[in-house]
Amino acid sequence: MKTVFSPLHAGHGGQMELVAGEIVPGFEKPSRAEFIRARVESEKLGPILAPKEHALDAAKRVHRADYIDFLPTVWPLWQEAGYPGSAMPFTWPTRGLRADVRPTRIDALMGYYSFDAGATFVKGTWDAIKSSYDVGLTAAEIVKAGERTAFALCRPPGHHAGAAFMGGYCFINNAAVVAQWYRDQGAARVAILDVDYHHGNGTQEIFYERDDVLVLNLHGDPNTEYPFFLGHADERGVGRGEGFNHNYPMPAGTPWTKWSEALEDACNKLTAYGPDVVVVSLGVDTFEKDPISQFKLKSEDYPRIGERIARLGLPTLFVMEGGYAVEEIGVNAVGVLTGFEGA
Ligand code: OKP
Ligand code: ZN
Repeated sequence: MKTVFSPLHAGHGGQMELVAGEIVPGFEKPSRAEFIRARVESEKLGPILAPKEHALDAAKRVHRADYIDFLPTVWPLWQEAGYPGSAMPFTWPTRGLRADVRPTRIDALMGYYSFDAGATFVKGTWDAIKSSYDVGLTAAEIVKAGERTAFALCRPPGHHAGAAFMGGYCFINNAAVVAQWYRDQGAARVAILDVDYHHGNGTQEIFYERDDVLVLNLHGDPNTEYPFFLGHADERGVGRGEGFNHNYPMPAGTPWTKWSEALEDACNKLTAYGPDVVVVSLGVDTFEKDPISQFKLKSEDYPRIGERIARLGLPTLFVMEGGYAVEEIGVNAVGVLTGFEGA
């Protein structure tokens, strides 16, 4: 299996985040991608390719154009304002406030275009976002050209980013971009299987009214788990999209025996849908030692995920999302991929 990877991800580093009332070093850090890349090499998964540059048109097929145009301006505007720290929002247009007027000051624009304070910009952030987008599309092209699978080693991740907002370490929704790109290339139906610990709220929002992209999401129950405000089992899509969104919220402590039942159900729905291609939002923060998550999957379980997905018998693109136990992230992420190849 070919991996697509860009070293430009590393410019997005040194961010801080708010956890339990303290500002701490961000969990979504450059070493994550480096551990995965190193494991791809040591396991001899296959060649590692640089991404090709892509225009932002494909991003604007799933994101609002003004949002995509805003992203490269964040750091220059933050610098122009003379702010010493990284670019973060602190005010959001929630219920009772106006979201229909786009403000002009960068502080306010950060809140206008986000749902939390978890998508921080530093100097190299835009180049990393763009490289992650290029990685996704380049890997998508490999599968489109006839290979059964490919691995988009995306960083930053994407599944929390909605049509017009960032958040949860995510800026451009890479999985949504490639799913739409396959549709635009002639695929009749596409399925997105999101196995990250956190609900992929952005992916759900983007495709919620559509029946041409099936979205299946396995994740921590939003009553207790981030992103809290989406991901319940009764969210099944609306209009044409009704019945084409499926959520599998699970409680803290969920082990492989229970998690794999949800995966089995999701895979059966996926088979019934009969997509031309499967996009896997591959998060490995379901791992028992993940520092910010509460499921109990073990390293030996990850190849089983790959095996089950392989048994779908469909062209499959893996797009990297979360996973914060950096020492084991390579073993677990590449475990899914070798499980897929060995099936
Ligand atoms: C991204 B992905 C307080 C905790 C917020 C945000 C988690 C984002 C996960 N800073 N945690 O789905 O792995
Ligand atoms: Zn996650």
